[in-house]
Amino acid sequence: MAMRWKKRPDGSNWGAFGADDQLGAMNLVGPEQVRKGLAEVCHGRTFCLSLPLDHPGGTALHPRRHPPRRFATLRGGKNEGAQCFCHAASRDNPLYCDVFSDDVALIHTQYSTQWDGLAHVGAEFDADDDGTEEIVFYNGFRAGTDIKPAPAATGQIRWDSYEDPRAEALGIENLARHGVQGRAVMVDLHRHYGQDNHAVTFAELMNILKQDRVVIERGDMVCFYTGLDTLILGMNKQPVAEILLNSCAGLDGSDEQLLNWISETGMAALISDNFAVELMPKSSRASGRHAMLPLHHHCLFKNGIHLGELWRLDELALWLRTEGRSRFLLTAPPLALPGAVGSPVSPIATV
Ligand code: UVW
Repeated sequence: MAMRWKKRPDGSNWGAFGADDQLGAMNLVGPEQVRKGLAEVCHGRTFCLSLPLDHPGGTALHPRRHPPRRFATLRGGKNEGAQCFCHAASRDNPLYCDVFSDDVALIHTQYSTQWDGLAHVGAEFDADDDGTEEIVFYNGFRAGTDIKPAPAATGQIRWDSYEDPRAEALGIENLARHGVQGRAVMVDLHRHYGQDNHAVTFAELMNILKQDRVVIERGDMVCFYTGLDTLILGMNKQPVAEILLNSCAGLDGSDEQLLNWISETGMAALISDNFAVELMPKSSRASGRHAMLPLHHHCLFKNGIHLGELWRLDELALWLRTEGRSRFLLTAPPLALPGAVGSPVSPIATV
């Protein structure tokens, strides 16, 4: 089986799931993980792990990502004279009594509660080992051929064109088709750091896991609760970036030991209620040419580990804390949106 690369990045697992693999560590979530997840269900209680998708609100936290906009193509109910917004079937046939409503929504797929797909982050890398760098993604898939670049933004959407720039490979639909259901584990960082803006190192995380008796096994999806979701919700769609960007804990993306641990455990996905799972410590350890978001680079680009961001974890984390538990069944398929590099998600936890 020919690989797409002659040289793979140090610390990567390219090829481990096959030359054509587009699922990465999510390959580890299969029937056995579903059974393990189901074994954690005893109350039958469910928690919705999604923020309302119009949160955090505004663009203060990410200038390119806007809140969803809905447009009604049809609105049933009282006809206020705007014919195109209201369609009563009786207009076609007086015997019909039904009225219809239809929407179109413009959604930045990574605005709110989301999955980062494997085509979300690539790197400039010499995968052909010929002295030239190309833009490459997980498992050696290339920009240009496999991941089609976006045209220069014109500010206009062509509804009549279906030639969208898209991820021909590594699109989020692969994850949707696989199904995302299995055992998940909560790591309660908020319990230890409150609202302190702290980049958690490998050594600190190991202490927390030991203290809280949290065990992570191969194939588990791992959630890190930081408390940022509560802060976001409390700001009621008027986010104060200064506060949100300087509050709550997150993983120290520049800690190599932590990154290696993530891939060595065989966890299937990494999830948090913060923006990027990782936090950059005030002074980075990196030198030379390096990734701006090292945990994204390690997980998405090198090891095919999907990232879940801006999830709502507070209610579940507090319930688990009270019950002295950390494991639950997680069901979190993305949209089956072919060619998308990420997706909104409405995850459900069952305990
Ligand atoms: C970036 O593009 C930086 O985003 P995210 O943290 O959502 O992966």
